[in-house]
Order: sequence, then C-alpha cells, then structure tokens
Amino acid sequence: MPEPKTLAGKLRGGDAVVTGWSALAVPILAELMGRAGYRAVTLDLQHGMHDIASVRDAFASLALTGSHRLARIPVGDFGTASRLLDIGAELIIAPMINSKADAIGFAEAMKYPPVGKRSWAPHRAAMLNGQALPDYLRTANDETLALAMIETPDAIAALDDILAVPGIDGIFVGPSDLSLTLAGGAALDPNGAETTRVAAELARRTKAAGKIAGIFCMTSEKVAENRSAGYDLMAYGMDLMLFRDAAGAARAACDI
Ligand code: 3PY
Ligand code: MG
Repeated sequence: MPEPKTLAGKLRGGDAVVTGWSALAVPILAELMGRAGYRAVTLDLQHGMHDIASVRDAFASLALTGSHRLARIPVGDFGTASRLLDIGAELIIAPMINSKADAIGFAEAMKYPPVGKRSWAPHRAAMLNGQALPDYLRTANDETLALAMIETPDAIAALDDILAVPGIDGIFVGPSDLSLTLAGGAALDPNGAETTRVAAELARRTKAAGKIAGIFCMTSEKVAENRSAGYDLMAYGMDLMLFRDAAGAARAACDI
C-alpha cells in the first residue's frame, strides 16, 4: 500500500488543503473539527488562547482523527516554533515576517543543520507520526513546513528575499493586517478589492518561486476564490465563531 501523503506532499503536489482554525484552546473542539471533516486544524498561539499544554493535548486529539497538525506562533517567538515542532506540529505559521532577517530567524528555528539551527529532541513528534527518530531526522527538514506571514507593505517589498531564504517553505497571508497596514491604519477591509488584488499577486509571485501559498479566509466564498488565485492552503472556520453562531442559532430556534 502506498504511504499516506504527508501535509508537505499534499501542499507541494498541488492538492488544496482547507484548515480549521482553533482559538479556544479546548482540545476536544479541535478533535471535533477533525471528526467533522477538516483534514487539517491550526492551533493559534498568536491571537488565540492556546499555550504549550493545550497544544500538546490538542495535537494528541487531532492524531485520533488523522487530521494534520498546524500551529501559529506569537510574533517573533521562534523558540516556540521549535517547541511546537517537537510536540508534533507539521506546519508552523509565523506572523509579521517583514524582512529577510525575520525570515532567517524563523527558518533557523524550524530546520535542522545544515539548513538551520533547530535543536534535537522531537520524541513526541516522531511518536505522533509513527516514526523512529532516525526517520524523523531524515524527513523533518522537508516535511515540517515554515510559512512566513505576509501582512504588511514591508513584507510585500521584501517578498522575494523572504522566499529565497533556505528553510522558508512558503507564505501565509493575513488579509486583516494586510488591509490595515496597506491603509495606514485607517480601515480594516480583509475582503476588499485592493486586499484581494494584492493577495492574488502574492500567490502569483510565491508560486512562481516554487513555494507554498496559504491564506486566511473570512468566508467560504473566499476559500474558492483564493484557490482559483493559486493558493494551496486556505484557513476557514474558527471554533469561537462557529460555536457562537451555532449557539445563537440553537437558541433562536426555540420558539419561547
Ligand atoms: C490576518 O488576517 O491578519 C491574520 O493574521 C489572520 O489570522
Ligand atoms: Mg494578522
């Protein structure tokens, strides 16, 4: 039987991946997303409420469902990127990568020598992958992915340099911050025409460089639109809003 495709294999091989977004730091909610059909779930340590303990438990819960394990780190916290890899992350999203220097710092934390400076001890990650440690070492630099968030004019200007850093596997666009910074703080317009135009151009340049393009989507229509623009990884569906909306709908359906 062929080996099941890794997340890296899917994203580099042209498969579209839609990831759920876990902000609430409740491992069983991440698991429920997996059981509901999301083949990938991203745990958010930037704006979400996750910490190391909740990620540890949510990755184990996701492993029960066979869903891919992704996480976003806080701004500039590259030590946490290494730590999340050690406890089983298959892909890390780093926010506000605005320069080549930012990208180098991120890549160094993500990759073992000779590409980077990641320190050794991925026992839990290997366990969740069903790998022996030597196999993890052999595959990790290729199969654990580093996506640099592009969400400012500085990042757009530095895109080619960021994409050229060895160990940076691709980008992940944050349309809210992108719209906010493009407008100099005057407006938030993640679905607006200018944000959409810039996001499409970022996908084009990233794919031309042979790297993976990911983006956060505010609506399901945006998932399809961004896929058509060339994106490989689309984030859509946040536990917090899904639960809020479902609770609201359930209560409203009661006729008293
Ligand atoms: C943004 O839209 O700025 C994001 O970071 C999405 O999470
Ligand atoms: Mg952002």
